[in-house]
Amino acid sequence: MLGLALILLGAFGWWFWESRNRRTHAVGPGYQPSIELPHEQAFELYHNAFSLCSKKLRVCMAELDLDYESHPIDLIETGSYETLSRHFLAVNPAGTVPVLVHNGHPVYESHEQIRYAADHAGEDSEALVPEEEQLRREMQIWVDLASLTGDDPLAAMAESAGNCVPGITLPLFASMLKEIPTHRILVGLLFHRLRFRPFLFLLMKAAGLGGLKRVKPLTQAIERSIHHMNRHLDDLEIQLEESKGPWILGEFFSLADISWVVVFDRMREADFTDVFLGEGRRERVAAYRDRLFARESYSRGIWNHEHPTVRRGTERLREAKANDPSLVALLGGSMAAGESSS
Ligand SMILES: N[C@@H](CCC(=O)N[C@@H](CS)C(=O)NCC(=O)O)C(=O)O
Repeated sequence: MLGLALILLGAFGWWFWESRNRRTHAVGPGYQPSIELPHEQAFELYHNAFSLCSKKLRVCMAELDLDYESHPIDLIETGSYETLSRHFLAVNPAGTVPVLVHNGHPVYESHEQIRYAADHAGEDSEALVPEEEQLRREMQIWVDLASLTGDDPLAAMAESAGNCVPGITLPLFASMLKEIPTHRILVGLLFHRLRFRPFLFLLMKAAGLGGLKRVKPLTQAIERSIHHMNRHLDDLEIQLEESKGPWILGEFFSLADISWVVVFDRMREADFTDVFLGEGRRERVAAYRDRLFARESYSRGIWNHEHPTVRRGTERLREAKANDPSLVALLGGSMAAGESSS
């Protein structure tokens, strides 16, 4: 009895001590001149292979041909909550990637980071922001439409395709979490600023791919994300028709295109491409995606960083769908496509 009490007391003491040393809080967007971090290079990047926003920043750095010191940081999906480690919380107390560091000062929020990088890249880099004010405004609308925003993107899916991404990724999360031990997810319950995120991961870990369809909040989130993603892609199809392509702003390749390539990459990883672009649906968007994937920046920023846990997660997801028609039905299939073409 005394032994148990001592163990509990020790565990509480550890948690109390660690919580004081792993304080998390929301951070403001953009460049932070008042924060100074140790650095070796002008540009440094804290990022994760799988993270949507990290991919966006890496593609942007590749388009700008900017060198950077790379600091890979694990997310729970790729192994552990390194985002909640003391060393990473010193870089970003919000506990999220990516973080761009310029001359020792962090820049927060990926849509701010790509703009910052484009504005500070120097004259040898490609211009990714148009000079004309009207085009800049248009670019920003499409950057925002692909951005992942706020603490709870699932509650704001109508606002952007980026906010639909976590919803369409739920099955892939469930598949990837098969490789992650439960105790690592529990670290999130102890220290995460937003406890509902690790809670959701625990739920997915417990349900597994096979049990996903029995967890109503998850199936509803998937259905809503498919519905809203269809709307955003319909808007993109119209934009590409009006701009006459090949890019969102027409001839000018911009930060807007960089923001969208990662949405298409997540569709690929989460095995959703056919649902949204298969069988001749949205021909302009499909051709646009192919053009984005053919750029060197896609290989440099995304493909070269492929993570084995993600690759195996996608394979398991495909296998599960091949053996379970009800999973295919849950994940959109013909219903989502028919809805969008009406
Ligand atoms: N709005 C932020 C989103 C950052 C974000 O949520 N990043 C995810 C990966 S894409 C993350 O670090 N999640 C860790 C967690 O929530 O535990 C941005 O655009 O940079």
